[in-house]
Amino acid sequence: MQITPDKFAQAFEDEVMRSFATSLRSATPDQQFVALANMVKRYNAKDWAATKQAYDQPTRKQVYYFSIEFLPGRFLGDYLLNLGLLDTAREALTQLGLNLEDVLAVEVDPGLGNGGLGRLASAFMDAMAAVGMAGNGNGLRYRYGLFQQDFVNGYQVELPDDWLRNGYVWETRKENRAVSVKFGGWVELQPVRQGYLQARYHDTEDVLAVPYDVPMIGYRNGVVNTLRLWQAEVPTTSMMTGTQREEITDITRGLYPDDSTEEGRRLRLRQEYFLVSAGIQSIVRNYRRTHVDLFDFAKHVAIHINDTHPAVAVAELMRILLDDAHMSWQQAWSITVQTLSYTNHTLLQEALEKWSIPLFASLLPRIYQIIQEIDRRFREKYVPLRGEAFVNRIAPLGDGQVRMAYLAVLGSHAINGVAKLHTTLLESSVLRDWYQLFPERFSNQTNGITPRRWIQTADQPLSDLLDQTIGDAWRTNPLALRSLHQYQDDDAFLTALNQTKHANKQHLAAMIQHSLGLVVDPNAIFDVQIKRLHAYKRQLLNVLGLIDRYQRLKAGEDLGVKRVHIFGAKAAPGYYYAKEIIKLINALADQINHDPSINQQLQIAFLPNYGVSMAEQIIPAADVSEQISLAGMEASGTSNMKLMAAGAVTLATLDGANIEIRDAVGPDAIVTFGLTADEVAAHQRQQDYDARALAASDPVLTRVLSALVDGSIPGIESVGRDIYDSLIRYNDDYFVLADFHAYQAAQKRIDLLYQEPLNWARMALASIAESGRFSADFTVQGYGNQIWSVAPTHPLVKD
Ligand code: 26Y
Repeated sequence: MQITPDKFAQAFEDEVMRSFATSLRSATPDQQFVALANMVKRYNAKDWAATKQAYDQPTRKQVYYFSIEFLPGRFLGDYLLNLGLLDTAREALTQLGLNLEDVLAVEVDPGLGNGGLGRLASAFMDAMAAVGMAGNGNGLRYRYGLFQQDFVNGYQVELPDDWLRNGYVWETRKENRAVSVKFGGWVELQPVRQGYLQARYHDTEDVLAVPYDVPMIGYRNGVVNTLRLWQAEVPTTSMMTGTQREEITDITRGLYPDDSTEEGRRLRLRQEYFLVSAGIQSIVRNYRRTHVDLFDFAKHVAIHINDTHPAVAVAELMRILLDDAHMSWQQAWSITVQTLSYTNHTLLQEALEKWSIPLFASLLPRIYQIIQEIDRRFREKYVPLRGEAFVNRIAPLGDGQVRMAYLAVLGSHAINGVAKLHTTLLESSVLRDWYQLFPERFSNQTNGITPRRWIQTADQPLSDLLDQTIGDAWRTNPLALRSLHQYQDDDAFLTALNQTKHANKQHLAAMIQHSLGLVVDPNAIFDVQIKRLHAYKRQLLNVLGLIDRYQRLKAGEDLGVKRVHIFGAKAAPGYYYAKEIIKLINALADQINHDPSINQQLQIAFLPNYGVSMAEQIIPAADVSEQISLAGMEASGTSNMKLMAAGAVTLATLDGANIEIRDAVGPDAIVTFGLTADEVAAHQRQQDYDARALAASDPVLTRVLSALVDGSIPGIESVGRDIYDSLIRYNDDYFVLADFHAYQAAQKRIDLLYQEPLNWARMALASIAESGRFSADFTVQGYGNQIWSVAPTHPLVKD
C-alpha cells in the first residue's frame, strides 16, 4: 500500500468528519481509533474479496482451524504493519499532533481464550495469512470474554469482560450464511434404499448459528484470510418462551474461564457441538457451491481440531456424510479420517475431556448413535488383533463415558504434540496404546509465535536497532536474525542492545508506577513470569526463592544486584489453590515493597489483568524469562519463545519447548536447572519423594517455609497454612522443594552474569539471533507439509 504521510493525514481527517461529523480536534480517542480502523478496512477490502475469490477455485485446498479459543489481541497496529502503513500512520498522526500508540491503545483486546492454546490459534491465523495458506478460523463469538482480573486486599476478584459494549469494529455479521444446529430430541432411522437409512429428527431444539467474520491480513502479500466466529441465536420463526430463549443465547454467552478443571459440563458440551456443527455445515455448504458431490472432500478440505474441544467433529462430519450425502459407512469414514487432524496440548490426565454417556446421549442423540457405531466397529476390528483388555483401555466409549481424546485419535489421520518432549511423552505415556496401533499418524509440530506482533509492533526500539545493524530482511524471514551472531564481540552493538532494553524498561517502569503506584528502578534485573496461574507452572518456586532472598537481605547479605520480580497471572475462578498463590504473591509484595531496608534491592510487581496487550508491554522489557514448570508438565509454552525473541535470558527447567530453546541458543546463553522429566517420572514410579523429610533436614528450606506460617508475612494466616500443607502434609505434588536449591543456584548465576553487562548482552543477542526458528510461519508450514497437504503461496524458506 503506497500513500504518503501527508495524504494519509488528510484521509484521516476526512474519515473522522465522514464517520462522526466532527473535526479531528474535537474527536474523542475512540472516534480517532474507529476512523483509522475504517480506513484500514477500506484499504483492505479488495484484497479480502480477491482472496475469497481465489479460494473458490474448486481445486484449491483449504484448511479450517477449529478452536474453542482465540486470543488475537488488538488488531490495528498489526494490520497497519501488514499493509505496510505503520510508519506512514505514525508519521501522519505526529504531523497532526497525535500519538499513534495512544490511539492503538483504545482498541478492545478480545479475551476469547484462556491462555496458550487460544493465543496459539491466533498466531496460526496470522502465520497462515503471512505464508499464503488458505487458512480459515472457526471459533465462538463469546458475548463476554475471559474475566477481567482485579486485586482486592491481594485476592483475585473477577469482573465481567463486556468487550462488545461499544461494538467491534473488525467484524462483519453474515446473516445470509447462518446455519441451524440441532440439539436433543430423538432420531428415527428409516430405510430409504438398499442398506441406506434416512435419519429423521424429532422434537429437536434448533439454534441459529450466525457467523461474524474478521479479516486476517497477511504480511505485505495481499492475502486476507478469515476468522469466523459463531454466535448462537433464537431462530426468527420460533415461538419460544423466555427461558428457552435464554438457554440458546447462553451457548455463546461466555468463555469458560477454566483451563484446568471441569464445571458447567452440559453448557460446555453445547458450546463444543455448536461450534463444530455450525462450522462443518458451513464448510460443506460452501464446498457444494463448487463441487457436485462430496467424494473428493478430503482432497480439498483439511479440518484441524485444536485439542479435543472440537473433537465431536469426527461424528458430525460422519453424520453429514451419512445422513445428508447418503454415503456408505466405509466411504464416510475414510473421508472423515483423511479430512481431520488433531493437536494435543496437554499431558494432564484431568484435562483430557470425557463426557458421561447419559449427558452426551440426551444432548446429542444422533451423534451418540454414530459414536456407538464407531466404537462397535473399532472393537470388532481390533479385539481379535490386540485383545479385549487393550481395546477396552482405548475405545471411544468406556467406563460409562465418551472419551474425546480417543475419539479424536481414531477419527484423525494425524495427531501431533506441540514440542519434541511433549510428543515423545504422548507416544510413551498418555497415548501409548494408540501410538502402538497407529505410529504413522503421530508427528511433532513445535509451537511458534508471530515475530510481527512481538518484535515488529511491540518492540519498536529493538526493531530499529535490528534494521540499523543487519538490515530489514529479518522482517520477512526471521532466520535472518542469525546474522546478529557476527556482532557478538562488537561492544558498540552490545551496548546499544542494552540501551534498547533499558528504554523498554523505562517504559514498563512508568506503566508499573501507573498501575500499582510502585516506583521501580530500570537498572534492576526485570525478572518476568507471565502465564496462567497453575500449580504445575510453579509460580510458588519463584515465591519461595523470593522469600529466601528477602531473608538473606534482611540478614545483611550482599547479593550484588537489584531485582524486580514481575508477575502476570489469572487463576481459574474455581481453582482455589491458584488463588491462594495469588494472595501469597501480593502479600509478599506488600511486605517487601514497603520495607525501606530492602526495597532498594528487591521489589515485586504483580500486575493485575494479564493478557495479550499487557504482554506486549512487559515482554520487551524483560531481562529474565522464568520458565520453571515441573519437567514433563508444560506441553510447550510459548511465552518462553516471545521472551527469547525480546532478548530476555531464559531461566528454565528442561520442559516443553525450553529444551529446544536451549538447543537453539547453546548452553552458555541459557540458565537451566532442576529435575528432568525422566527423573520426575522415576520418583513418581518409585514413590520415593518425601518432601517433609527433605524440608526437615534442610535449614534453608525450614527457614523459608516457616515464613508461610509464623506470621512474618502479614495477611497470609490461612493461605500460608494451606500452601505449607500442600508442600509438607500432601507431599509437594510438583516437586517445588526438590528443585528449590537448584533454582536458587540458577538465580545466583543470573545475578553474577547480569553484573557483566557486555556478557549479558551477548546472551541476549544469542537469544534474539536464534528466535527465528520459533516463528509460527514455520510451524504452520510444518502442518501444511506433514498434516494438511497444503502448500503456501508465499513460503518462508529455511536456510
Ligand atoms: C477441557 C478444558 C478444561 C480445557 C480448557 C482449556 C483444557 C485445556 C485448556 C487449555 C490448555 C492450554 O492452553 N494448553 C497450553 O497450550 C499451549 C499451546 O500449545 C502450550 O504452549 C502450553 O504448554 C499448554 O499448557
